[in-house]
This record gives sequence, C-alpha cells and structure tokens, in this order.
Amino acid sequence: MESLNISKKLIQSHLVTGEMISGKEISIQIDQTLTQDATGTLVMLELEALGLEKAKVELAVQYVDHNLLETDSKNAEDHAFLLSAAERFGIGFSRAGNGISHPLHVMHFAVPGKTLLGSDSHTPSSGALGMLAIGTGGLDVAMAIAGEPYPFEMPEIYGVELTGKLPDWVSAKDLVLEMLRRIGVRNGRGRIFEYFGPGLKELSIMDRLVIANMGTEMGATTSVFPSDEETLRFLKSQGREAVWQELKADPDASYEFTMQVDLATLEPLIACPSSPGNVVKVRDVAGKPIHQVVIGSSANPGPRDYFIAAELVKGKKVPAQVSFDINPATRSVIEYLSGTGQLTTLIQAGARFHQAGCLGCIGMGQAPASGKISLRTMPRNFPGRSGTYDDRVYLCSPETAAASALTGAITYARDFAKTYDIPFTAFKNADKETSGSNLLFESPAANPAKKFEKGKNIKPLPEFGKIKATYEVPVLLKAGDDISTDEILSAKAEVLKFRSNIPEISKWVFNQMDPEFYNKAITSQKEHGGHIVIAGKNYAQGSSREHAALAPKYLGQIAVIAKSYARIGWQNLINFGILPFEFRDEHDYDKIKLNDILTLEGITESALVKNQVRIYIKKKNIEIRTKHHLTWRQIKIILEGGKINYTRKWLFANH
Ligand code: MIC
Repeated sequence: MESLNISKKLIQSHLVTGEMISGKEISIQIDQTLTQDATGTLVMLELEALGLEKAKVELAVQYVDHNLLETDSKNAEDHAFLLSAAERFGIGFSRAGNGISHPLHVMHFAVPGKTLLGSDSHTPSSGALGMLAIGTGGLDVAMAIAGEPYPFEMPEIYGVELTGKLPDWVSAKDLVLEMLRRIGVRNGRGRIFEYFGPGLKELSIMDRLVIANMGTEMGATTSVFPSDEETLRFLKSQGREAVWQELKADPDASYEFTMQVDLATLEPLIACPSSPGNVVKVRDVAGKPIHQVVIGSSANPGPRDYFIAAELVKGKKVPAQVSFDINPATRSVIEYLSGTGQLTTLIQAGARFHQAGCLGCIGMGQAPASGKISLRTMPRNFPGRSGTYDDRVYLCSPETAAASALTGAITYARDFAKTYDIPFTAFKNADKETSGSNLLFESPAANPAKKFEKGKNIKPLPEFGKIKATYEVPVLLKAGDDISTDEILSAKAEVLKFRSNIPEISKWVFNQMDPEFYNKAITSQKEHGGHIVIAGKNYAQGSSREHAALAPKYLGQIAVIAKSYARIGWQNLINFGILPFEFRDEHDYDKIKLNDILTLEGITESALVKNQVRIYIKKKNIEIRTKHHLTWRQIKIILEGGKINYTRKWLFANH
C-alpha cells in the first residue's frame, strides 16, 4: 500500500470521485460546514432556491461575526433571517457576540480526521486540528449542506518541515509571514501546505491556527497539521478529548515539494501595503509614524496574543495620536482578560475595547485616516479593504503591534523591551487558550414548517438565462495582477449590509477601481447585452465572497479573460455562469484596450469542450487566443447560466 502523508489520508478517506492525481478533478464527502453572516445569507437563499428540507451533513454551523455594526436595520434583520433559516434547516447557530467563526470552530467543533467546507476563505484555520478544512463560495457550501460531495482540483502536497525553537519576541505570525515572504500570494495555488518536523512541538493549537488561517493568503487550497499530543492537550482543555485521534503521515510518506523553516532563524516580519505577500523585516520599516493599531482577528485569536499586548502596555500610556483598538476574537477572550485584570490594564493604557468579531478586518468600522499607517494583526491588507480606499495597512504580530502603539511608530518589540527593561520571561506563562465552555450556541432540530424571517432588504436571488453562442461586448475594465475580491466588491460597512440584496450591492461592483463602472455596465447591458473584463495574474484573490461573481453577473458580465485566477474566485465565476478564459499567450493582454468591443463566437458545448471559442477585437480584427481549464461538468454549469439552474435541472430534478 502506498505510504500517505496526512493530506492524502484525509482526502482518500473522503474521496467520492476521481483519483488523487494533482490537477485532476476529485470530489470529497463533506462532514461539517461553516457559514458566516456576510456570506451565509446567500447560502440560505440558495438552499431555499434549491428546495432543501434539512441539512444533510454531520454538523453545519452558522456564525454571526462579520456584520456587527447596526447603523440601520439591515444587519439585524439579516441575523434574524439567519436564525430562522438555521431553525428551518437544522443548522447550529452562533449568535452575535460569540466571536469569530474560525477560532470558535476550532475550539468547539473541529474534529481531527474530518472534512470541513466553509463559505469563508479562512476556513482552513481548522486545519490546525488535523482537519481537511477548505474555504469556498457560498453555493458550494450550500451544495455540501444539501449532502452533495465537493468537487475541486486535487492539489499538490507541499511539506513544510519545522525545526528549531522560536526566539523570544518572535511568534506564529512571524512564521506565517516568513512563509508569505518565500511563497508570495500566488505560488500556494493548487497546493496544500502540510506542516511536520520537530519544530511543531513549539506551536500551540492557537499558533497553528494563525498559520493555517493565513495559508489562505498564499492562495493555498488549505493547510494541514497533524493531530498529536498538543492536539490532545488542547481538546482536553476544551473538554472534548473524546474526539481526539492521532493523525500523522506514514513513516516513509513523501511530498511533491518540501521546504524547511528553522524557527530559530526567524525575526519579526511585517507585510507592507497593500498585500500580505509584501513582507519585509520590521527593522527595515521601523520608525515610520503610525496612527492606528488593531490587535485581534481570526489570525490572532489566542489569549496569549492579548496577554502579550496587555503586559507590554502595562502602566504606560498610548499617545493620543494613535487609536489603539482591541478586537477580542471570541467572547472567551473577553472573559479571560477580565479574569486576569488585563482588560483594565489595556483600557488604562488607552485601548478602545470592541465587541468580539471581525470588525475592522473587513472594514466593518475602524476605517483608518486616508494615507496614514494602520498596523494590524489581521490576515490581509488588500487595497481599500479597511474601508478607506487609499489606506496604508501593515500586518504584523501582536508583539510588534503593542510595542508600536506605545511609541507611535513601527517598532521592533525586542528593542522596545530592552529600552524599558521588560524581560521576555514575563510572557512565558501566557495561557495558550481559554476554555470554550461559555459559548451561547443554539442547536435546533430541522423544522420545515419554520417560516423564513425576511427583512425588507433581503431580496430573492436573481434568475439568469442560458448563455448565448455569440456576443459582441465591450471591455469595461482592464485590471492588473492580483486583483482581490475586495477591489471587485468592497467589504466595508456601507456595502456589507447589502450582502443579501444583489440589485443594491451590484452598485458597488469595481467601484474602487472605477466609480462609474456600475453606470457603464447598465448601459452596456442595454446596448450590447453585457460586458467583459480583462485581468492579469491571480484574478479574484482573497475572500470567498461569491458576490464578487454574482453581482458582476447581475450587471451582465459574460466573461473574464485573465492571465490566471485564484482558486475560489475562479470557482465562483463558474458557479454564476461567467466564462473564465485565460490568455494562451500573455502578450495578448497588451493588445486589448479599455472599451474595445470583443466578439465571442462559438460558445457552445462542443466548441468549449475542444477549447475552440473564438475571441477577437472587432474593429481591429485581432484574434485573442484564449483557453480555459473547465471540466465538462463546469461547461454545462456555465451554459445553463450557473450552478443553481444546473442543479435544478440535472441533480435535483428527480428529488
Ligand atoms: C475576508 O476575510 O475577506 C472575509 C470577509 O472573511 C471573506 C468573506 C466575506 O467576504 O464575507 C472571506 O475570507 O472569505
């Protein structure tokens, strides 16, 4: 029998179709699902559209953690809708105030050896506990809740061997930033990062969560850790040791690639604006004045991270020009800090203490001043994501963030500690985690008679017709490399409240890149029947929000031609019936100009299967050679006008 690494063991034990050959489509059975409020409303509307009676997975949990500011009635109404849908379908419900889905899931529900699919790109966080946890678009999660296997491309497994011990003042965030420094935001695509080696014993489950969470920023399908003694210790601390099982690679298992990280050689790192892949040493940017520090996010959930911040600022005062924001990741972090007295310590130092949740990480408040530096312990800093279009967001560890808050400039924590004579030993006893016993969580049985509670802002999913064989449409946007979903459809508070209202949210499509885009798209839809977008490498990186495909589709987007795509963004285009073409020759990108009219001919099943759709610039009669790597199933989905139509017709037709 073939010796297997952990990732392959997890996939093999859930494999429904296909073979474990990298790049080939496989499908796996999903044991658990995770949805959050910003993506969950669409998931529930999709389940309604598909006519689901009850959830068919072992466990489905709906979290409320993103849309927490009630500046009008919309978010509160969305949350009431989610609770009613959870009661209808028999889905667990975690109320607002409990905190961020990812650490909550790891603490309360993640099980080594199981699979998890989530409508949030940071779902891989549960890989910290030896799960195969994948983030994807809401419609894929809806299908999993309906009991369907999840199709995706078999990734290559990339082994990361950890050796050595982390130096003082260097933590898990620095390790994952080192990974990002080496890999960048594109080269993790089509890969799973599997961590192994003696250095693992240095990392608590919360540390592993930080690393698995931000593996997403490398474009990875997911990250996986073994289930070992530390996993058992953690599960015991949560009163859940009964679900523990050991999970390790076979002794002679191999990886497609391996890399080594000697923890002892790491030093504090920081991601500069405006990409998590833009990593340099803290030393290289030290001294730059800052105006905001935010500590806490799904990429910094453990109590140790708040403990460190509290101990560093103890008895000192943050200067008035710095907004020092503390975002507790979970309700239990608040309880912990209040129990240790560190809540008072932080507040006395000038901290602004917020409710548990994602908050400024997705621009739900906490938008920084234009052009001024905001230092955050969060997972990503794509342009404008903070809610300020010309933001300057840096990502760093809590050590760097807290030391910088006090000095008012980017600061190397070790130098700071030396100046103030703060010994690192004072931090060694930081608790690794809090117990998860206090979660206010509903676990309803399915009740098909339960009525959906829909506020006025919740609009039905738009219906789309089949794709035509020919189009003549203008290029309404020509984007560069690494365009994130935050740039396609902003995450800020003003926009997030329309997540369950596609007609309204579509007004924000590409707004950051071209404030006139919406008007142009509406005109183009009337005059040409749609539009096309051109992009560089890694189009639609970042979040899983399917709105970044659904809203453009609503505005008539027929196709995107890009140099390459991010995994989830590509999948979402397909799910909503948008053709994801790639340039055969990247130089053709330069031939296309904004507003060129492109003719697309032969969009039929047979031409698509043979990769023979013809695209040319009408007036100039220049051919643009494109290709795609759609499977036959995906071609059918697109031609039907998206996965909902396809599912109704082909999958659930006889149910
Ligand atoms: C993010 O971190 O980008 C988000 C906001 O959590 C998204 C989900 C969303 O857009 O609702 C994600 O990671 O998928």
